[in-house]
Amino acid sequence: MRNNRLVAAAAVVAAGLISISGTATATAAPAASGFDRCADGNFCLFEHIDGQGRVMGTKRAQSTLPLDFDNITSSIRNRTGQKWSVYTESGFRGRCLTIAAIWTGNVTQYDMSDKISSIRPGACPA
Ligand SMILES: [Ca+2]
Repeated sequence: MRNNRLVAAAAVVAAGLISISGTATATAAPAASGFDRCADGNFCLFEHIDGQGRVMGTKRAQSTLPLDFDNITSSIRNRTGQKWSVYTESGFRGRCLTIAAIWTGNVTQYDMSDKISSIRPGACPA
């Protein structure tokens, strides 16, 4: 039973690949750009303002951001439906900024650009 399901799943994947390659030349959808690269349910950090540059999405707290995302965030999109807090130091320390449950924008206006080092769900500590 389990094997049959696996085979069926593999067939679906194979069919999908064929379909994509068969239509790529004529009707390739434009790749998502800017803030649209943030998948539903994710909290996304962008390297530059207006959702430009590199992007990193997560659904979990990051006590330490990956090295290539430490101190580079200039804009954020929150698609998690809950407040998040971003901090200027690792381990949820330093200056904190609460990001609204659904929010898209630049953190330059809050003097937080290129300073964020940890992030987690929930508002800043009172
Ligand atoms: Ca930046």
